[in-house]
Amino acid sequence: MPLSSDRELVKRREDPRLLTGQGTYVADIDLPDMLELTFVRSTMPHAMIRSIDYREAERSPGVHLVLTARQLQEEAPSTLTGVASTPALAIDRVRYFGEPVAAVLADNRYLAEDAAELIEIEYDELPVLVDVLDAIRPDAVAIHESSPNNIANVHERSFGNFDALEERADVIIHETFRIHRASAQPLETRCLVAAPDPASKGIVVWTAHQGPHQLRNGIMNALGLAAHQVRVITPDVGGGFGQKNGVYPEDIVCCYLAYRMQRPVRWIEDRQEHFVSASHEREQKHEVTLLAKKDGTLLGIRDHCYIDQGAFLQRGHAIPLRTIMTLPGPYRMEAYEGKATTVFTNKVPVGPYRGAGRPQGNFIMERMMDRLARHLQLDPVEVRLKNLITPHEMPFDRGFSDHRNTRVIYDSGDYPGTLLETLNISNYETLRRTQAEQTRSGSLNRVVEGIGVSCSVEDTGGGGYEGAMIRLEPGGRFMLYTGSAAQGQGHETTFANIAARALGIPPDAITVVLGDTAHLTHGVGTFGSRSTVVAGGAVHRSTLKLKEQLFEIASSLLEVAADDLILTSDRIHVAGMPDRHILLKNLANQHPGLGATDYYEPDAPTYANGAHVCRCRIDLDLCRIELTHYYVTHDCGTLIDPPLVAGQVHGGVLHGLSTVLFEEHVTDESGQPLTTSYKDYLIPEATSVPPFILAHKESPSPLNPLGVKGAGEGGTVPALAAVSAAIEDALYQARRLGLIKSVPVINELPVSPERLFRMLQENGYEPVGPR
Ligand code: MCN
Repeated sequence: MPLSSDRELVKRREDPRLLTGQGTYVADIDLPDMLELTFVRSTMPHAMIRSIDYREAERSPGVHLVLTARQLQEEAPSTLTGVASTPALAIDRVRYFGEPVAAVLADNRYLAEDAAELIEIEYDELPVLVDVLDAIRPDAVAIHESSPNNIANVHERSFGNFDALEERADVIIHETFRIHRASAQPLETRCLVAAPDPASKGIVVWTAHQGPHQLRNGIMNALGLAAHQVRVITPDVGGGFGQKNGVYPEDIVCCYLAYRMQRPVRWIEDRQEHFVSASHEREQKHEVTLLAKKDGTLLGIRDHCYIDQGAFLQRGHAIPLRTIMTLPGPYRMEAYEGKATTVFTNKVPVGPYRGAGRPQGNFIMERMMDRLARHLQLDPVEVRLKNLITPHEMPFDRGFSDHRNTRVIYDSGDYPGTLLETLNISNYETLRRTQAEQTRSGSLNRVVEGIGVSCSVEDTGGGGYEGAMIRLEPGGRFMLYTGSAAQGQGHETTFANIAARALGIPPDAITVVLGDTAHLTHGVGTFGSRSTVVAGGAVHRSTLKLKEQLFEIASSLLEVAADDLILTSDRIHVAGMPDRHILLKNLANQHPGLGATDYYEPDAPTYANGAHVCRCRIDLDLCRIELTHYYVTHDCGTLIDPPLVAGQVHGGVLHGLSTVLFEEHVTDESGQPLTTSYKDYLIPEATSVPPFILAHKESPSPLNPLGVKGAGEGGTVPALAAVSAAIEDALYQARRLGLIKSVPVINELPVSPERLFRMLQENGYEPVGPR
């Protein structure tokens, strides 16, 4: 759809600062007398700690302190020894390779690391569990005494009677799927600077975090301080993608030490630590059954998945539920049964990573739709169009409720229209015709091409409230504060634009301050593609309140009705009479305290949707998969800043395609991680990014004042399925060309060159050797 020019041309106001190296990151913060912290991490995946000898480390030059769980238990408030179920430092037992066991505080990082190497830890090894199905065996060792069967939780969502449908089904398809471990890999690793604050007798913390208030609450609870004694500030942040949420053990230890030593303390995670201690995600096993009629009508889906949670649950609550709630997707069906069993293993704890369980649910559904299409020899688009929920069925009750007992109701959207738009921008019919001709002529010679399609719907804008405060400052400038923090999304630009539209003035007149708990006492955080809906809603509402205040005063001063007044960047004047005005700076000075604060919590999440088409080319001899084109139609309701949404979609797709093609955390059977650097853990390079063609649709949400839905994860959710489908489709072409005996199905990720090589070998492919 055409977009109005002002929205198309919007530029991110944070970019000049960030692109010219003037951003301030936590590692840039250097305070006088600052000490540096390092952690000694477990080299055992599962063991009892027999002894920790740190005498030599304590005597090492520049070392101020070595901290273990034992000391914490003796000297610190009991709240500090554990954050939810995760200990600040391992107590008597370690449960994954990388778990923090001791902390060393020294004059600088080098001295701290040298001393850390002198610490000797003796372990008594315990049996190690790295696979969910092994972990739930009756004879498996319990990783936590409180969960003897290693099951952390079980979530179920269902509607209709699946069993009763079986006899009406012409088609029954069973499949199993395995999705591997991957993680967000933000450019900036985790980091904190904590400093004592003599004024409040508490601490100030600078950190790269998605929820400064969440962290503030965690720290105040752990240290026994009041809210005003803990100030958390998030300066520029180099990406979070879900990983920098919640409270990590290292956060608490760093703040405790700053508080105890009454000196600033800095901890910057290095990349190797990041691999073994910042949260991972994605790893799941699924057993699925699909029921359908022979004309392609979907009857029902049943899925049981096992989610590998790693060693602790603290940050992984949302993921299983998101997977089974997302799975039915944008399709109509009579029955659904989703069950997720979350299982402890001796691996890095799992926490949200862009999509937080949704990409997996979408992957399963979309792959099953492809199976159905193959089974019935229909085009993948045909089965989708037959089953997509239509605009006439909106609002559509999905048949179950979420974790807050809110009914899952798709509020608006034209799902078939979104798919048709993607077919349109990708010239889908022509692509299929060309593919068929190439197959007939056999012209491609061991290079095959495939096309994959996927559709998605995902909840956005949930997670409770968010607040905003806008003030007219002395001098007449608008200052806007929100509790929400940004990690690169462009909140400064977007919130300024939302406020500017409410005031009817250019955004330049508004300064935005984000991520500082000193400004707003309450806040939740940036996750679940919620900020535009929730914080944006609070910005809109508080701005309208301030506008009302301004117009009320101006109306009385200028003796005209408020409806006859116009607000500009520096004044309010009577419509058509610019000289009859009052300057904002005079208003601000004569009426101190002009401003408004509002907290907004939507009644229910709003549902964004999308459709992707991916094209790939596979060189069968080199096992090289190249994504040649990528087409997206994305509908996140009313667009605030289209170029920023485009950036979100591109980045989101990139995370999705890298899950399919590159990234994999590998742990061997003994629990040792094998991928702890970018030599082994592959991430996409600029050359791996396909050209994107993007179309926006706007189905405004009826649930919030701006009509907006979230955009931050919409690129990722359907990308796993679209890329996998394209690869499988290319392999079909190889089969039709007679190059392989049967078609390998993509039920297991990632599709690394090695895995592709094995699949081709198993299917009788004979490489021609070097060309
Ligand atoms: N936007 C818009 N109009 C809409 C919706 C969104 O213009 N209708 C634009 C806005 O510029 C907004 C951005 O899209 O700032 C993202 O909006 P939203 O979907 O509300 O998501 P959040 O701001 O809550 O960000 C969270 C989301 C998530 S969950 C992950 S994970 C993620 C993502 O954002 N992490 C990111 N995108 C990221 N982008 C960067 N650069 N870094 C991360 O860590």
